[in-house]
This record gives sequence, structure tokens and C-alpha cells, in this order.
Amino acid sequence: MSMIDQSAPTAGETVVRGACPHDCPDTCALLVTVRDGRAIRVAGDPDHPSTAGVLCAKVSRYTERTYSPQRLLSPMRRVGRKGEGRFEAVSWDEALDDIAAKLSAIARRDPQRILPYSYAGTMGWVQGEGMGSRLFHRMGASLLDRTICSSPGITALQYTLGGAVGMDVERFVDSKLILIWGSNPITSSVHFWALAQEASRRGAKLIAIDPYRSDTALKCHQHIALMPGTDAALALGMMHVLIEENLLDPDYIDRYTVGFDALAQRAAQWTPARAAAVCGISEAEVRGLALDYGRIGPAAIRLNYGMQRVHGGGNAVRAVACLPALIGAWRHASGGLLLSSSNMVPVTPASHVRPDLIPGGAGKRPRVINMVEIGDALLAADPPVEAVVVYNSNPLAVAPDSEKVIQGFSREDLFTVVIEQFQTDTADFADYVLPATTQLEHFDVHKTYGHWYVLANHPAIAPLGQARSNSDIFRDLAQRMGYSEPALAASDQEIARDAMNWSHPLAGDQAFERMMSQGWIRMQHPDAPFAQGGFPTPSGRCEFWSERLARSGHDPLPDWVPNRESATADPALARRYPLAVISPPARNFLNSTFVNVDSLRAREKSPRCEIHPADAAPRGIAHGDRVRVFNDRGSFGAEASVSDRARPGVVVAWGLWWPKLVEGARNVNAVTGQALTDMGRGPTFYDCLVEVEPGAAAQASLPATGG
Ligand SMILES: Nc1nc2c(c(=O)[nH]1)N[C@H]1C(S)=C(S)[C@@H](COP(=O)(O)OP(=O)(O)OC[C@H]3O[C@@H](n4cnc5c(=O)[nH]c(N)nc54)[C@H](O)[C@@H]3O)O[C@H]1N2
Ligand SMILES: Nc1nc2c(c(=O)[nH]1)N[C@H]1C(S)=C(S)[C@@H](COP(=O)(O)OP(=O)(O)OC[C@H]3O[C@@H](n4cnc5c(=O)[nH]c(N)nc54)[C@H](O)[C@@H]3O)O[C@H]1N2
Ligand code: SF4
Ligand SMILES: [Mo]
Repeated sequence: MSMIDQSAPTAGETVVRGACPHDCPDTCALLVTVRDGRAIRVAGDPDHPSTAGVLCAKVSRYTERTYSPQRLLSPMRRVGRKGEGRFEAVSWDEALDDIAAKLSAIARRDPQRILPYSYAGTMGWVQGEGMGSRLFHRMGASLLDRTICSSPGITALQYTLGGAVGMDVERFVDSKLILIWGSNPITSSVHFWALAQEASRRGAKLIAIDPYRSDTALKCHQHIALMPGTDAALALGMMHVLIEENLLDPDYIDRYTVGFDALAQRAAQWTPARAAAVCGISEAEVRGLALDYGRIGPAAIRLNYGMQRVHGGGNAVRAVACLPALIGAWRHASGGLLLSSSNMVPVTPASHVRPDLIPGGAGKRPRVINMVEIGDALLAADPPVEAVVVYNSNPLAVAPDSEKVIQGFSREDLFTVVIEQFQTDTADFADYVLPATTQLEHFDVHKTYGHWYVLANHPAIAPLGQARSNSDIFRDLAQRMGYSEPALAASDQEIARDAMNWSHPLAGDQAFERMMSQGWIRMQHPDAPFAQGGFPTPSGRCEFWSERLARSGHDPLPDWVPNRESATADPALARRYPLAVISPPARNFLNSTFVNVDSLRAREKSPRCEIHPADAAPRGIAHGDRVRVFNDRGSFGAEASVSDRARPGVVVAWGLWWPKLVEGARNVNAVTGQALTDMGRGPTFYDCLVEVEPGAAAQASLPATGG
């Protein structure tokens, strides 16, 4: 069959082409070796250019995760209290009939009382939102605003460049200056890091811009350790110097941008001295960075989401996204910027997730609930949420303000269904847990946000136990709820076909068929796609000044918006809680996925809180001590790691442990809050003040009554 590589390494073995499903910009092409119906090896495809035969430590261990004795293999119904985690096995028929009956009863009264909760456990078009969104749209359920990761940055790019567009990651190898900005690719995008290292070997200078001396920052030629949430100030300070020193590309600005004069006036207010004071760095660092950026070309910026998880995250991305146009970096294939390349693929959301299925049509949009605010929504939405169906997500670990999230999911009058591969903290709160297949067991198609390929994932093995794929479960549920629309009976391949325009010139001839047989196809963009403007903005130009922002009552120019939780914006709070905590991705986990894989958890050891000696000493904290990190919202326990890698005033608590696997049963989201960003309604995980004290974590308990 076409999906099987004939060049199988050993007799009796077959190799099946797959794609990594995880929320990682690299979206690797996989080769899964199968013997006697069992997957024995998961490797990177050496022929796929960005994968180049290499996988990260996490997915190299995919068979350990897939065949883990902890896999959920049967539907289960709760018998204990919510959160206690006691269940009994039931049949699929029993589970799905009861779920269908309960959801139908609520839908007859008021479908908005049903809420789906999903994110990026898999990024696939089929097992992601393909069938799930169709079903919840058809019900008329509350719409989930899926903002927990990238929406501030994406919104900022939409205003500035017109969409999630940017450089081809493969062209970074020929950049001569690479700013790795709010990004730690050794952890979170290891294939980009390989390209950056190749660029370095070819003579590029690498500069990391990050409050923390990350593994990446350690290996760059220079590290600028600014305070969290000050990136816009740095970018504006750079603009000030670029203008003063005449390092602009006036021709590019004139032809392909909007609002330069206004931006120049804004930048005039941002002397290097002022920018340096806001960022907590030296004036020489601001000036030096700008001079390098203006003089060394082609200059490329790898921006990542680390810098937009603060109040002013949208403005920060907008400020940085203006830089390449100012110096004409887009003229070169190896110049420009990459945050997300999502819109470099001709996706077709209307035919994929089918918003037209919403009863009453597009004019009758149900209410929208922001996933970042799930804690408040479960406790206070009016009308109340009566049923929540969780898939591809683990809100008890990943959503901010855990105490509220726990209280919300503890409500005895909330009907909760969790579709999962493992018994997560969230699954402990379910009325029904339904066992889901993993990527080795189901079909899917993937685009990514870090390169220009679309990849097929063919099932390599049969589903384990009674596990079923998300799409299969939702199709069955739709039938049991009496929905007869063909879209709710579509096959997995049909869903994938509906997700993008396969006959778009970018995809090339016979795109779907080529992808199915070869494993992946590349979008055929020209070299340096924005060399002559052509941005997908209303003006077709890079919009320094945004008419759309102005019309919606916002600042039409990028500016520095201070963190809500900072000495600038809230001095009283900063006196009580003087340390800023950031909680970036851990290398051996992917958000909360893989935390239950023993070999990977062993590598991460235990939750850590990195703290500078100048902050540790006055608190009586020594390296290796147990500490409690807390604020008014909650607290969690960690092991102190005292070094100068975290800058003074900032502590770093690596994400995202399973609460039930750590002392005190809380992770860093016990202290983060539900406040939203300036653009895109995103989370402010890294805009968070705390205090740290020596001692063990508080002994957490479940709320006394479901409230
Ligand atoms: N191993 C692993 N890989 C992952 C993930 C994971 O959990 N583990 N998560 C995946 C997901 S969901 C995403 S969204 C991506 C990207 O996820 P990101 O959140 O962008 O993560 P990183 O690329 O690790 O970059 C974060 C860096 O930003 C820094 N930072 C924090 N605040 C600021 C700030 O205000 N300004 C600046 N300049 N820097 C700041 C942090 O110290 C950290 O080094 O990674 C994906 N890849
Ligand atoms: N404090 C703090 N919090 C953060 C972040 C941070 O940096 N700091 N990062 C945020 C970011 S960037 C993101 S993207 C979110 C991530 O939030 P989530 O998208 O919720 O990510 P995961 O924790 O990986 O949980 C995904 C779950 O989906 C399950 N899953 C995987 N595949 C399938 C499938 O095919 N079917 C079903 N039914 N389930 C499946 C996995 O087992 C896993 O439990 O977290 C956010 N939370
Ligand atoms: S998590 Fe990222 S680096 Fe690891 S295999 Fe998946 S796509 Fe590749
Ligand atoms: Mo994310």
C-alpha cells in the first residue's frame, strides 16, 4: 500500500509514515516501524527537510507513552467524589447513550449551557477540531474562544503583517544575524535550533533576548536579559537608534509600509536611555542591538510566544514585527521574521469546522466563553455551564488560576465528559472518561506553525484496548443525538479534504494524493515572499499605523504596555509580591503532556524554582531547599535552584507538572491569574507577581463541598 514504505529495514517489519501531533512548531515527519502489529520504533524521517531524521527526546519515546500501562483502555464512569479519581468500567454503549441523553436534554432547554473545552493535545485537522467543532456547532453549544497560547501574537501579526505569515524557517541558515526573541528553541523548537547553529557555522551572530539565561541563551553569542513584559520598549528603543543613525531602508518603507512618520514620532520618545531603564538593561545594550540589526544582513528574527504572555503582549509583538520592514529585511529570503507560519497554508475553516451548522445560522452566534477564563466561567457564567466536554486538553494543569478551575470542575451539578489517553487531573473530575487513541492508532493530517509543509499521519497499529479516536467518538455521539447532517458522518479523509484548498496553486498538482503517498507536501511560496510587499493587510503593506486598531478605539501605533502586575502599574502589589514569575516550557514535557512518562519525568526530577542569589539570600533560601511560591491566588511547592541564570527580580518555574504528581498537588498555575492581554484576549501567564519563602508546599485539599 502507498502509505507503507517498501524499503522496510528488516523482514517482517513495515514502516508507516506519520506526523508528530504535538503543539510544537517543528511538526516532524515520523517513520513508525511495526512488527507483528506492534510499534517498536518511532524515528524522524531523514528525507523530510526540517525533520532531517531527528526527533526530540519526548517523541523518540513515543512507544513508551503509547504502550504505557497507564493508558486508558475502557470507558469509565465516576463512582467516587469529583477529583478523587475513582471510576468503574462501563461499555461504550452505556457511556455514549447516557452522555447523548444528558447533552440532548440540556440542548433542548438551552444548548449554550453545554461547553466544549479543547486545545492542542493533537494539532491534527481530523482529531483536533474537525468533527468536534462540527458537533458542538450543530448543538448550538457555547463557543470556546481558543486563546490560551498564541492569540495575542497572532492578532498582533494580523494588524501588522496581515496574518500569521513570515519567513521560511529553512532559510535561516543563510541569515547573518539572528535575534532569538522570547524563545528557547533548544527546548521548544529543536529543529529551528539546528538551523540556527548551521547559520552560526556560516558566520551568523546569534542574540538571545530573554529574561532568563536559557540553554539557548547560553549558546548564543550574546544574551540580553530584559525584564518580562518590556520587549516593546526594547523594540522602540531600537527604532530610535535605527532612525537616528540612518540605518533604514527608505525605499522599502516608502513602497511597502504605512505610517512611518507616526511611528518615527513614537520612536523619538524612546531614547535608548528610557528603553534601557524600562527593560532593566544598559543603554549600550539597546544601542548595540540596534546597530547590529541595522548593519548586519540579512537579519532574521525568530520570535516565539514567550514574550506575548503579558498584559502588553500584543503591542510587544506588533513593535517587533515592525522592525524588519524598517530595514528592508524582507527583501532577502533569509531576512524578516517568523513567529507563526500558520497562514502560509490555504486553510478553509468554513468547510472544515462548519460554523454554518449552528442552529439559526451565522447571525445567531451562541455566547463565547474564553478558555483562559474557564475558572470564572464554571463558577459564574449566566446562564450557568451545565455540561463540559473536554478533549485534547488538560485544564486542571494548563489553565490559569487553578483554585478557581478546581472549584469549577468540583461542582456536583456540572456534567463533565473527558476524552483522554491518560487519567489526568482533569479526568479525575469527569463523570465519564472516554479512552482516546494516540497518533500511532488513528489517521490525521497536519499543518504546522513553524514550516511550510502539510503532513499525513497514517495509523501504524490498531487502537489499544477499546480506545477510539476523537472523530469516531464524536461521529457516534452525533448519531445518538439524532443529528443526520452528512457533515457529522464525514469520514476522516473527508474531514481532511475539507480543511484546506488542495487545488490551490501553493499546494501543487495532485496535492492530497501526493501527501497521502509521500507523507508530506511543501507549500510553493516564492523565495522572500514579502520582498516586494504584498502583505495580506487591507493596504497590502506592513502597517506600522493600523487603521483597524484606530477604528476600534485602540492605539494605532505599537507602544510599551507595562505588566499589570509590576511596580510600574501596581506598586502596592509589587511591595507585597516583589518577584515576577515566568513559567516557560520544560524540555522533557510538552505542556502537561509526557509528565506521566516515567523516564521523561525522571529527567525533569521535580518542580524547580530558579532564583538569583540576590533574591535568595535575603529570604534565607539555599540551593536545593524546598520553597513555597505564593500570592493571593494560591501557592505551589518547588525546589530552589539558586544561580544567576534568572535575572534579579525574576523567578523561573518550569511548566507544567501534573498537580497530582507533585507535593502539595498544585503546579505554577496556582499563582497565575485570569486577566487577559491587550489584544487577542490571551492569557497573562508571565505577568504574575509572587513571593517565595523557604518551607514545604501547603497541603492542598479538594474543596469541602462541590460549590
Ligand atoms: N519541550 C517543549 N517544547 C514545546 C513546548 C513544551 O511545553 N515543551 N510547548 C510548545 C508550545 S504549546 C508552544 S506555544 C511553543 C512556544 O512556546 P514559548 O512559550 O514561546 O516557549 P519557548 O520557546 O520555550 O520560549 C519561552 C522563552 O521566553 C522567555 N520569556 C518569558 N517571558 C518573556 C518576556 O517577557 N520577554 C522575552 N523576550 N522573553 C520572555 C522565557 O524565559 C523562555 O526562555 O513551544 C512548544 N514546544
Ligand atoms: N503557567 C503556564 N501555563 C501554560 C503555559 C505556560 O507557558 N505557562 N503554556 C500555555 C500554552 S502555550 C498552551 S498551548 C496550553 C496547552 O494546553 P493543552 O492544549 O491543554 O496541552 P496539554 O497539557 O499538552 O494537554 C493536552 C491533553 O490532550 C491529550 N491528548 C493528546 N492527543 C489526544 C487525542 O488524540 N485525543 C484526546 N481526546 N486527547 C488527546 C493529552 O493526553 C493531554 O492530556 O497551556 C498553557 N498553559
Ligand atoms: S515535539 Fe516537536 S521536535 Fe518533538 S517530534 Fe514533535 S514536532 Fe518534532
Ligand atoms: Mo502553546
